[in-house]
Amino acid sequence: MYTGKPIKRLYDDKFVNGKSTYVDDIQISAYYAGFVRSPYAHALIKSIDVSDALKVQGIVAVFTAKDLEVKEGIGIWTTYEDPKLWKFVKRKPLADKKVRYAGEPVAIVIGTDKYSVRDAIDKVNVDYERLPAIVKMEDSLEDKVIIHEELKTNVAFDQTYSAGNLENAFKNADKVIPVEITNNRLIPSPMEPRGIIARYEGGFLTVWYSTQVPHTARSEFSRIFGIPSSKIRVIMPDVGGAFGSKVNILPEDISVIASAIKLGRPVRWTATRSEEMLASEARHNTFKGEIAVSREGRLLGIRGDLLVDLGAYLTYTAPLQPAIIPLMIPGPYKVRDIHIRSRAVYTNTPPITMYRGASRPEATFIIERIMSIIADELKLDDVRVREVNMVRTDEMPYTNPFGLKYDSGDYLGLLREGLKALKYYQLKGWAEEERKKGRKIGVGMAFYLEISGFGPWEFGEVRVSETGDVLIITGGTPHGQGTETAIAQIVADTLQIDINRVKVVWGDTEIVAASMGTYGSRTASAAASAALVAAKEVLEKMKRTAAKILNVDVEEVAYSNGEFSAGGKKVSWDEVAASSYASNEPGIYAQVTLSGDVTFPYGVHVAVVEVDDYGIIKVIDYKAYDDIGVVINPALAEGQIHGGATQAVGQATLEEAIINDDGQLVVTYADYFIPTAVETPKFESHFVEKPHPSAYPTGAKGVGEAALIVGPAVIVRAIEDATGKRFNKTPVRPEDVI
Ligand code: MCN
Repeated sequence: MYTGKPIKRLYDDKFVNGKSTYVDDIQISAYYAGFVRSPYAHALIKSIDVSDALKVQGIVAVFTAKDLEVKEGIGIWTTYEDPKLWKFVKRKPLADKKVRYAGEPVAIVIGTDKYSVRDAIDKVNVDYERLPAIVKMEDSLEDKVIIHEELKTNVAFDQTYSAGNLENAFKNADKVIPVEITNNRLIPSPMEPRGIIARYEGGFLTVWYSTQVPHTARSEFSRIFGIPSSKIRVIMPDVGGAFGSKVNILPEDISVIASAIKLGRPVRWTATRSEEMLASEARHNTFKGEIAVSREGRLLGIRGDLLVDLGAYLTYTAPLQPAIIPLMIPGPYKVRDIHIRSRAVYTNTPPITMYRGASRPEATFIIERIMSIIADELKLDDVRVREVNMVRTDEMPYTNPFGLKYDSGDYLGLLREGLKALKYYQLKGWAEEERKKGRKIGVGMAFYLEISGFGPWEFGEVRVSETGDVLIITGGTPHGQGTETAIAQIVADTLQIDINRVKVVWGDTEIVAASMGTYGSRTASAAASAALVAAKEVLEKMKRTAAKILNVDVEEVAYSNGEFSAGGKKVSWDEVAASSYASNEPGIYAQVTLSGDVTFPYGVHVAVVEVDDYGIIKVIDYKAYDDIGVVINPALAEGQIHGGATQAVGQATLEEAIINDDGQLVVTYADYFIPTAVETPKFESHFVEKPHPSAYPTGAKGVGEAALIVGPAVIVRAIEDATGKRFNKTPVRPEDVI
């Protein structure tokens, strides 16, 4: 059995040996592209003069908005495409007549080498007339300056999520507490920046693309360019991380494809680090309101306003946030009376995309801060407050006030066991003693309920070759998680063959029949399950061929470890495979598209921090106790906790995409601090599986986002314990703690 074991990742040699192939490594004769970007956050484009740029040796073309024709602009995630809910314009490849954020692409420069392109970018003369920039969400609400004139307002989304009897809740409250909680603007920062190569030949478009969603990209390209998707191939080479940001389709990508079509020659672009910082900013929202609580710490009601920053344009993935954050704010707690007005506004800042957890970290930070605020205000214990409010096991399945059905969960049981296993109370006691000696040590905890495995379906194909080796073609699109190894484990177990005889491929629209992709911690549940079901079908087919060889009825055939047997006769897996190919019905394979519901992982995490005399916050320990269903590969799952928790250290103590009053992003990677090995804590990770109705046959729930969903709340609580101060926004900086 491979499932449940920490099997080493199957395809890491190339990464370790520098032999991987990212988009930028692909050898193809192509022109290089680069972008002229707006220096202003809000301005009219009076004129663009490209003549000097065209004189630079090696420059082939400079295109502006008028040159690049697309049938339609970039849309939004189809699930959210409701014109009644959203006010937006489909974004065109280049800014036309007006720029709406500093860094917005205004022209694409194309040349035979990237150095000439870089030189020519500076020679494109754009005459701007500056307009007042709206940088703060609150200012945008006033609509004094409108960012998209045709929409007549900056408010793109305005919905109220209301349930229960709020008046009663506040009337019966022993205490009403005001709250204001902010999730800061972040930059996902994958190691590989964005990259694309587009080739258009003979009416066929081929795109090599650093993406998480090749099939979705193909549909979008088809819609945007009016080319049938049968004539588009999207290939996802090795992808060096994405963290949700590469679900998004950028105007730069569309400009590159449009240029390749226009020129009839392949065009390539790899974002620089600074371009990547502008391309994928994420989060940034504030919840402001009040909560009603009882003397025992019961949360009776929540009312308030959620304000979400969209940046200058509605991106493909941004609609999730204002729509999902309110639904997830109740979390694992029984609060029934809630009224949240959720608004999303345009600002003259880089557009917001999706980042690990997309909306669940925000909701978790809000509700976990609320739990800690209740504890502080009523002088109760953090754990006690959560215990009082948690949904009980006998209330499962539980439908939250907004209709979200939690299928299962033993929140209270996990909380108690988890804190014991993580030695929370011992650590609390130790920290108190250390503080008496003068050290600023703190211990914090927080709980989370996540929704993962967004679907609704995924694809899997299993083929057996004439030698008996197995090819898995998965709709999952792993880009760092190692989920391909987990999928191989599941299939090798189902077929009872050596895992080294299994190969997993993904990410090419002409190889994979269908795919939704990897995001929302769904691959171990959805994609691995589709492969599992396909493997079972393949085994049945192998049994049928074995029955013919053995001259028995298929029901008589037993299979164990590479051998089919019936009535004392035997035939091996390899012989059956070979025989199938020698017959008139060659080939044993199965294709499966599997639908399933979302899953609800949950857990409790604990952090230990120390603050020094200069206010530098060091997260010393980060400990996790999670129910993620069946753990397919504990090493991979643990790796996800480590990665997510490291990003949580960044969000809680270091990272912020700071934009000044002029709308300029004023950080680079010199001062947008991503945690390095030095800032990374010591990890401890436990997995526990509580009974749950498996939404998918693997029985796995997602773990890919868990630690970044809960981590910021855990670490902030630990900093509060260390310093005695209160923080309702991140990052907590040295100047905040001393
Ligand atoms: N796993 C497991 N048992 C489970 C659940 C998961 O063994 N019960 C393992 C899986 O085999 C896989 C990993 O844990 O190796 C994550 O699986 P899953 O939770 O299904 O998540 P996905 O594979 O769908 O990955 C998506 C998730 C998301 S949404 C973001 S964002 C993210 C993340 O993964 N981005 C990442 N982790 C990342 N890791 C890397 N290195 N790079 C990114 O861009």
